[in-house]
Amino acid sequence: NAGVSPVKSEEKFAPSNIALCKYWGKRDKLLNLPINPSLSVSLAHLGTHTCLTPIDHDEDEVWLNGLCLSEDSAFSKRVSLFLDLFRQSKPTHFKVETRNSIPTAAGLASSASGFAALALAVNDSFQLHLDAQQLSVLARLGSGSACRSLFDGFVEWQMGERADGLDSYATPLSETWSGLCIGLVKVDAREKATDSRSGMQRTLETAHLYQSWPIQAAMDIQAIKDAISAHDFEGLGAKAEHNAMSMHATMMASWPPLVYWQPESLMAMQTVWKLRAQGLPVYFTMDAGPNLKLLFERASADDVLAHFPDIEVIHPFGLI
Ligand code: 2P0
Repeated sequence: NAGVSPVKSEEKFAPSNIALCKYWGKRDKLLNLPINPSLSVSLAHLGTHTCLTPIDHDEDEVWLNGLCLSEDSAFSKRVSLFLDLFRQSKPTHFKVETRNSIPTAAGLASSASGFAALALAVNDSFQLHLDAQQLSVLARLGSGSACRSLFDGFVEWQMGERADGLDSYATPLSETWSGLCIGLVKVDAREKATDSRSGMQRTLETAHLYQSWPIQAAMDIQAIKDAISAHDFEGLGAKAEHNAMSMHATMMASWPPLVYWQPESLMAMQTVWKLRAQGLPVYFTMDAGPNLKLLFERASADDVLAHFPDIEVIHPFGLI
């Protein structure tokens, strides 16, 4: 929107999301274009609130949860690089106030909701009047998984084919699932040693097993969509867990090995498998970190909580 001077934005919100079919690997590192499609569920009110205020400085000032970050922090640099995309001949810098409603201790990544909320705030500040699809493309430039955080509920990120990435964006599915629960098992909330960005690059460059990942992901995303349409919880849980385990197997086949698990992660998996063997429909998924995200339905919540008393439970679609 050439010529429009940015103004203070409203505070914008975007939810965090958890992938049931994971994004792992890019065909274009600059544009965050994926090698496979992915599908996630957004975490309702858990996410990021962001407000942009133009300031008369020659640097941006990034505040996270009430603390001013150093210009050298990785997050602050990524935010400034994203804002660079919009600065014009007379560059404006911003105070970026961002706060997460995700409990930091839950060990949930915040880059997805962070860049989705930032894209919404930029759209408001520069009065760009972008539609949801364009906003999803924009958020993707900040962080791949952020393109899914523009929407509530189940969200599919179609990988697209174009080199410019204009067909690589997310869209919401129409289906809902009241009573679906996600339980956060906190194994370790500290920042991980290898971030997703470099982790996926290492997998791509060194793991021969990676060749089979896009084939598996293409099958899984279809099966997950079918399970959602049919309201088949066991189908959904099994495909999501298998997809996560396949992603981790591929990561482990990288060199040097990329192992996000800790002993407690495996112990929690074994508890899930034991509960399933006893007839309790509970599954898990895991991202680039040691924490498990349990998947279960409201009817099983008491039994799941009896074995995982410390989990935080999220209801992406509310309760029945
Ligand atoms: C996902 N992850 O689909 C997968 C599963 C982590 C494991 O998307 O480099 O932070 O910013 O595009 O989006 C994390 O990757 O990576 C991620 P960039 P991003 O949720």
